[in-house]
Amino acid sequence: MNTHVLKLKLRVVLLTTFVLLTMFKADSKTNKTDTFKVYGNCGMCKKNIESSLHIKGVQKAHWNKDTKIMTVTFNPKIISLEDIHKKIASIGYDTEIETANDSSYYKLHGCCKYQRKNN
Ligand SMILES: [Cu+2]
Repeated sequence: MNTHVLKLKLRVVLLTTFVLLTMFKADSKTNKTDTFKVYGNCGMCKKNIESSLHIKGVQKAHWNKDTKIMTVTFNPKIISLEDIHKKIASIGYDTEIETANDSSYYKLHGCCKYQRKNN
């Protein structure tokens, strides 16, 4: 192998590394991960809560039914954290900063009628 080819290969590797690093940096800059409490009971709650966040701007939404902790990865340029809380509250679940309205709470399945945060 001559040095010309070797130099070219090295250039390609360096360029690729640079591009990947830039992409990774951009990604970690735009996406934000936050954790907060969402009141709920069971596996059905988990499904409801997580699927309410199948919306634009949210990459990942995970709720732990034992700890009640919600972990959300989202793009704050597309959706605000406040809107995420509102979205969860809109389907009947209280979050640590938003309270669901009573009618959406009463629409929940019997086993999902969790102990509300203010009671
Ligand atoms: Cu439930």
